[in-house]
Amino acid sequence: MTEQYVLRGVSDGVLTLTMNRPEVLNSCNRPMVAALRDGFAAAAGDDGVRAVLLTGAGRAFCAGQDLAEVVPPDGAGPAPDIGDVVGGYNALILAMRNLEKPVIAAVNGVAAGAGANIALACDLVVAAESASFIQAFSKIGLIPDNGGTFFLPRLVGMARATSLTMLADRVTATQAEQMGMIYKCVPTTALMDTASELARHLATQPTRGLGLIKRALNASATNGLDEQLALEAQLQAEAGSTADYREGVKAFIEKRPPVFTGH
Ligand code: LHQ
Repeated sequence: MTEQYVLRGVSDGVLTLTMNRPEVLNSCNRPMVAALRDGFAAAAGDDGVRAVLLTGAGRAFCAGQDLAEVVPPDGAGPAPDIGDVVGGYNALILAMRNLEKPVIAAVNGVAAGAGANIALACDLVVAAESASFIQAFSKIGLIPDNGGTFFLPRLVGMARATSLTMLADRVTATQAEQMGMIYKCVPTTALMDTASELARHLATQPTRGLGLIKRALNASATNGLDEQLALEAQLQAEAGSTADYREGVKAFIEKRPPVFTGH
């Protein structure tokens, strides 16, 4: 039953996950968050998947938590425990950051609240010109979750992170690109082609090497320089033991394009 909330398809080594509750702007109920977690777990366990593309059905990317679920109408039963709800998101964000394969967001419309921060937890964010990002939490008395207080200051600096989260202003995709919040803003009609092409390209690259880059970048958020240098040495040894490293060097010497297998 929960599969309907997140559509899945694999093509050319790319797993596409489409959040699919368009009538409520893909706002997240608990089954949808569970289906997203399942999708990322499936990507981790499948050698045939070498990149993940995350997008939304209809006119929105994701409007964050389904507010009707956490504050149910009178007579619709008890509200779920907020700690449990946030715990479900936390497991999702960790699954995304710990997946050692590139995750690309194709932000097709508004990304608000948890939806904005799920996008920012992706490795590369491509957004349509018509898309926007809103740290909507403070408007309803909440604080940014889904890693927003972690990712935003690192992406845009503390001054902007403070204004974005306290004022909850809508940021256009163009502004988001200019402030370094996302990788790229593209014409709306080009979004899916651009993001799919990027994901397909990444799925042909040295997957283990890309995964180790992600591990190193994740660690850089908290490591000091000495620890990070030690980690780079360790991960470089691991990357240097892969078949794709050997293929990359061989192809360079033979002056031909490399053929990477992801191993
Ligand atoms: C929605 C939603 C929505 C339900 C649009 N829920 N129906 C964690 C743990 C625990 C507690 C709570 O939260 C969290 C994390 C969070 O994510 S908190 C932040 C939650 N999100 C928001 O506060 C954003 C709420 N939505 C909006 O502000 C607007 O809908 C935006 C700016 C996203 C889009 O505005 P419009 O383009 O004008 O669309 P709309 O407001 O007309 O929405 C279309 C429909 O979608 C509408 O339903 P209707 O039956 O009237 O057509 C909305 O009620 C529904 N919808 N967001 N989060």
